Amino acid sequence: MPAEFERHSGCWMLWPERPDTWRDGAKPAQAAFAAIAAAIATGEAVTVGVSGEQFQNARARLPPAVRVVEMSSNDAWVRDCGPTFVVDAKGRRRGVDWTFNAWGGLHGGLYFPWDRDDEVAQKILQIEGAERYRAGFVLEGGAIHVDGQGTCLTTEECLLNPNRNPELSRADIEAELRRYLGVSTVIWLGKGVHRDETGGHIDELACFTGPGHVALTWTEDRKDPQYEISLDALRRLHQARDARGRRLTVHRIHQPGPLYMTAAEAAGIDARAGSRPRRAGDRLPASYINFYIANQCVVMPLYDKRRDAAAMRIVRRLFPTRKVLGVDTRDVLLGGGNIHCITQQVPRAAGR
Ligand code: KQY
Repeated sequence: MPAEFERHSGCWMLWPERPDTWRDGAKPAQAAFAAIAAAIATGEAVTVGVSGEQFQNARARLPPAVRVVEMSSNDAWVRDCGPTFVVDAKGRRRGVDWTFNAWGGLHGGLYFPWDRDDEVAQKILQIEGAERYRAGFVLEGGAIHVDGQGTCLTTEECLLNPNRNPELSRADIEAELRRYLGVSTVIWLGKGVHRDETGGHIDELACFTGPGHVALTWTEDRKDPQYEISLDALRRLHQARDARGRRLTVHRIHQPGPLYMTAAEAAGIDARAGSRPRRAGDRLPASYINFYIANQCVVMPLYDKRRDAAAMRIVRRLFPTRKVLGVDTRDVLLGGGNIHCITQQVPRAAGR
């Protein structure tokens, strides 16, 4: 699996519409998704999958350069239900179609049903003309990060959760990651971001920003439950060696907030049996780590005037050849994720 910071031929997104995830009929989320698609489209081809009902609306709201295709799904988290692209030694691109169970199936999953989401990877691979490996292994793309040089970063909280692959041991799971991603080293962090509803995805907590470099969400507030989580991650990262035997340099980015859902925001989200309820005062899993590394730019979430500028300065320093474009993504955060969770890169293949 190439690293996200390697060259892409494109990026996939899905269009938000379900009213039990997105407040106010998904209009504010649609505006945020459109701004994110426009930022990424400055340097790579963007395709957005959308239901038949929303096709004309999405087409009207997205920039003309963005390709819009009809594709049904249960929600809009393509990082997790879309394919993970891999490239072989000859530069041929294929896709892994992981089994998707809505972040935990009937034991902690976020909605039911998820059958349309589980077909998204197959549909994207058909459109991309890429061969598909259907993995009988439950995994979401947000649960893994790779450096493209044989190292995978993940969390115990998510991958060892019995609501994903209860029959597999840690060693079995590492073997599956090696088999599908072509990695040789798995670095396990402990818990994901406090109140992350996916069960501890790595893509809110930490990511590779280059070979041997990892960005980590951080807080200086010892009373915040995030403090122990980030400190444990920092210690593990300092002890780790990557697939090439290097020590990792860790770049700490102070988290925003803490941020909480307001009463007006919670009131704008439909209640639905089987879906996670949203309540005023819920702490939001906000982190600056959930950015998308595009060819020409890094598109990063902004949500807190007290912290945004400092976070952007660090991200600019980590990606000196790219522009850093900030987008106000509070409305994506209200759905439980952010920019990385709603994007999926297609790495460049030989000759394309
Ligand atoms: O963290 C992610 N990769 C996805 C977040 C999904 C939240 C669903 N409500």
